[in-house]
Amino acid sequence: MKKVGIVMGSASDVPVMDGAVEVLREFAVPVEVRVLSAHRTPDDALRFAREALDRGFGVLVAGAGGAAHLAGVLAAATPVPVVGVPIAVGELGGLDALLAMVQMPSGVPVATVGVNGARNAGLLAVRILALHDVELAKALDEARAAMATKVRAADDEVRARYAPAEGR
Ligand code: RP5
Repeated sequence: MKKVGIVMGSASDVPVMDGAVEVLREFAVPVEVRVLSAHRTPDDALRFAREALDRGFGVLVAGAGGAAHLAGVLAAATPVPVVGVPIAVGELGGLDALLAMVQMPSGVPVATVGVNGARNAGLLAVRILALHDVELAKALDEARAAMATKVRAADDEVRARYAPAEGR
């Protein structure tokens, strides 16, 4: 199975990015987790991106906050799809990172999830890998069915709670 690279700009991003690691572990997808900074260790980040395809990565998930250039820099240096996770740090609450990631120039896409949306980034990586992996596709279908079952149970409970009393 292809690996997923979980890359973040700082160790301070770990509590958020752990959401992506967790979901990939739930699906038994192999991960490599790294701290690589577009600004503080640019050579290391570029080397990682340039080697990603040959090293068996199918998706890279990149999280950063503030002037968040990591996902874009990785995407510039690899054909492997990059999912960006804008992280809420500092005065602007993640809007800075969101805009930095989502407003990529034409030709260099980053699939950006919501602010702190690491779990969805992990799920998007699973969906991408599942296109070429029958077992993973089956596990994804089962997880989606389980999610639907939970929502239907909540629907039943809420409908019962607000159902008009008999005779009214
Ligand atoms: C970004 O700056 C990192 O991704 C992190 O979200 C933010 C703050 O980093 P630290 O100052 O905590 O290392 O590059």
